Amino acid sequence: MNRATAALVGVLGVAAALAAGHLVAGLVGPSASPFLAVGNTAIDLAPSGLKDFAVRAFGTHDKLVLLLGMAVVLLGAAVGAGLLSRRSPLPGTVLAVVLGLLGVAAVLYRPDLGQLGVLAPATALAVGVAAFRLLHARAEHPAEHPAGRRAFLVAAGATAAGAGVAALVGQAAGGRVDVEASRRAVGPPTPASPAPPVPPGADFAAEGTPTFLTPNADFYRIDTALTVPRLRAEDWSLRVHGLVDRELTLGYADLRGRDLVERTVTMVCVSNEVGGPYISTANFVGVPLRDVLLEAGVRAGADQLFSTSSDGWTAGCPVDVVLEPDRGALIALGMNGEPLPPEHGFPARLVVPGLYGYVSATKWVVDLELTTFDARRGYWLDRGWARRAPVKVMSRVDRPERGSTVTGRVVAAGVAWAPPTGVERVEVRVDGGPWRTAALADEVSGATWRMWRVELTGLAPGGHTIEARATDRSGFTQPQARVAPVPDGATGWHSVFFTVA
Ligand SMILES: Nc1nc2c(c(=O)[nH]1)N[C@H]1C(S)=C(S)[C@@H](COP(=O)(O)O)O[C@H]1N2
Ligand SMILES: [Mo]
Repeated sequence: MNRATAALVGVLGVAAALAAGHLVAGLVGPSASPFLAVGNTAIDLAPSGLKDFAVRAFGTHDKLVLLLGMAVVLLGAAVGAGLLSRRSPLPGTVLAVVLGLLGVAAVLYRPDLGQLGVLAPATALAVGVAAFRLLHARAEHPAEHPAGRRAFLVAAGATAAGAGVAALVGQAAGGRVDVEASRRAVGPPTPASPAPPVPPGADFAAEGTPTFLTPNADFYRIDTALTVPRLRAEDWSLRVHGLVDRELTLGYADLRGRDLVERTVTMVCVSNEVGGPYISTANFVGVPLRDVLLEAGVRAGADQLFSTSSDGWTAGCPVDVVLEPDRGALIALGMNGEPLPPEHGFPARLVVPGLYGYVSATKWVVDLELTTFDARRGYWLDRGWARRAPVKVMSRVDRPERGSTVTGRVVAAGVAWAPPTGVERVEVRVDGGPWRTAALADEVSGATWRMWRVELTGLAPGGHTIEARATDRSGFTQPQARVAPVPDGATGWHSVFFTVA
């Protein structure tokens, strides 16, 4: 068998396996697709340092990078196994079995898949072995034998076509949970008590800060989900249980039937570096989390609200925080006048002002358990992150941009945040000189970010460094000492180098 044929046999065997698995997954649960299941498991098992790096380096594209990397590795393995199998089909068979078992293990490890999910990688294993051995047998005819050559090409073509069709059918079947139709059907949740309108003076967007409200399409996104969970409002329910007087099971219609409130909230990710982009603000509409917990009756001794998403991700936040009357924690259904977008948690998520998202902001939330911190540990806790995670007071310089050259007036502008109490003051200094107090934009609430601006007069032409620091309502000023995001959020003054022309 020549090398090209051998490589082709390997690649087609793997393609047939993946496609067959994808087809079955379309029927039993899209995330059982072997490729995705292995990817999701890789995310869960990856050392947290690597995950932190991926988020830093690729941001929201981290998952695309993972999928591409897996595809390259797989292609390499398929070609390698094909080449090794030129004399005997054994190496390729072993690869097909090993990949299939990897898929089985990944599916068993997923918390969101029933036992039925194993059918997908099991089918992949069987089809992979069969397709590889069949093609291998056909390819063993010497190339100069025209009939054998033709038979091989027919088999190879049929395998490729069959794999393509199976993958497409699996994709279509998996997409049959029509989230968009469900979002359209439920429509935008209307608040009985709307948030006060955001005043026009709440941002300095004209000077380079973000707009006060972040459009949904631009809202930062962080999660461990390789594919966005596809839930329909009509199938969804939220169970409230554990250390409660009465268990509750709330359907989407139950929640929509209540008096909904709207709150303007800034969300921040703990992975945000000093000066980083993982912060956004939206009008969230939902049911006060406190009301639901009081309805269930929180028993003495419950110190953790442990929430679980449909894909098995978990977070735990302090019960005393979510029960604070002024905290404004929500079971959110809507975001900026729309039902939650699928990637931000449709049909429902938690939002807790003043806590980093990894301990509080569970998307696609399906389960709330009142428990203790000793009894259960959220997803990121076993990966080195802290149990208590209040958002740290922070400021960011958006203008001048790093490395830019400014001509004419020099206006510095940026954002600061200190939820839930709010920003009292922002100061900037240039080249380590005296601090100048910045003008603050109109305050919306302590739960949201606050924009600042200051004109920098008297700067000589040449390079300069600007630093900013914020002070919260308790009078605490953000410390200069640089601390990395792990374990409970970065600290340090954001500094930006720019040039005056
Ligand atoms: N189900 C689920 N919810 C989740 C996460 C996740 O990985 N899975 N990530 C959390 C983290 S770390 C943050 S910062 C926020 C981000 O919410 P966003 O993507 O809507 O901005 O969601 C939180 N909720
Ligand atoms: Mo986060």
